[in-house]
Amino acid sequence: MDTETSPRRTQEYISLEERYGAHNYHPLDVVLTRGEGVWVYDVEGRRYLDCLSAYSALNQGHVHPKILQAMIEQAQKLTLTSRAFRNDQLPLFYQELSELSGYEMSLPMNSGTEAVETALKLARKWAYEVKGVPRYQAEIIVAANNFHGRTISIISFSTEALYRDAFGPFTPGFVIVPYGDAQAVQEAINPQTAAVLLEPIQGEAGVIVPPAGYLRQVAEICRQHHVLLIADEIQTGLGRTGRLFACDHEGVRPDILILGKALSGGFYPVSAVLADRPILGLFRPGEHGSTFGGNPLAAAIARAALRVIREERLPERAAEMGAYFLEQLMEIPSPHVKEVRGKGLLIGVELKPEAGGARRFCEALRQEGILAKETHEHVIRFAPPLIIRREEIDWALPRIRRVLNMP
Ligand code: IF1
Repeated sequence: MDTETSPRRTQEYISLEERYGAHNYHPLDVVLTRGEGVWVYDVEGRRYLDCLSAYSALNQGHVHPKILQAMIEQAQKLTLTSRAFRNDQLPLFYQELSELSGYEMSLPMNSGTEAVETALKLARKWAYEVKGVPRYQAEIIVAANNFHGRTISIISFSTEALYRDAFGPFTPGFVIVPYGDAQAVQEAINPQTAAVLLEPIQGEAGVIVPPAGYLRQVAEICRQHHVLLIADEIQTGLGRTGRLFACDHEGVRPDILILGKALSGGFYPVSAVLADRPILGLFRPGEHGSTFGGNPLAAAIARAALRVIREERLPERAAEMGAYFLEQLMEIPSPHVKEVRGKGLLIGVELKPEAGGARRFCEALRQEGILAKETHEHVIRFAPPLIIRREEIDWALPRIRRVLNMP
């Protein structure tokens, strides 16, 4: 028998993964092999509604045909030049991203984490060269329960022991304040403060929507004190919350905007830091870079991914379908639910502490044909692709209702 091509069953894949792979994850035991739109299929041929969307990287849905086409065409022509040479896709990506976002410039990277690191370096450089902070005294204010990535500098200001505690020594220069409290930001600012880094909605913390006016107040405080506002919209950006950027809900235009995830529609790691020329123009040749960042394949994919967001009006769809989904979830009677909250299609269902944790509900949802992931112990996150239709939400609702009423 040809073991290379014979279909393997779920358990076989799981044992291989457990045996040969590092155990830095605890995934649901479903082995996916194909995706199309809002649906994914496992190796046993079972179909599931994807309510995670790879943490919002799949806003455009799985294997979007237009992004696929762009990827295939570019992959046949030119994939990587490095930035030692120019390519004919990156300039068009820059231009289209600028036209869509309203920022004058951008800097492409790969993972979200790298883009956050890039923004932190940029803010420090701005502090020394523009604001006049004495060298190496710059401080960056961040929020408790943040999630910005996994590098040593970024986990240095994580408040989650699991992400941080085994990995010191840590990078200095960060000040942590409570999330949702603009006064606390104000009080943490001093002459060395370079920037405030925030998620407009905290995803990993359990879909925490800050009080109305929070972002606007923080933006105003930053402006008054000559401090940069950096918004990490890696998860909330590109339509997820019902506007192109979650900051748009409050009319806030951060000084630095960080994008990732859906910037490629899930085909490829593409991230970017966006800002106007007085800030992003500070980087000089050699100060920062990446072998793959800005490569022509990434640029072509990202151009197509942005085009889909525009053409299919994904922010508007997220607003409409999100309002419906949220309202319907709120109406489900359940002994276990403490709160349903969210914006657009970023929705969290928080369970009561006595419900026994969100994980078992995610396992039960899987049995019902819905893939969702717990975040922090007690929250089930529902974040389907933004192309989801009302019929698909209506298909999911009775199943979610059954699960939220299990013993
Ligand atoms: C994992 C969480 C979500 C992010 C924000 C930066 C990054 C992320 C706001 C880094 C990444 C992912 C990473 C993923 C799980 C996931 C996650 F639960 F861990 F926190 F989405 F909520 N800023 N979030 O959400 O981007 O380098 O990963 O491209 O397994 O770590 P990345």
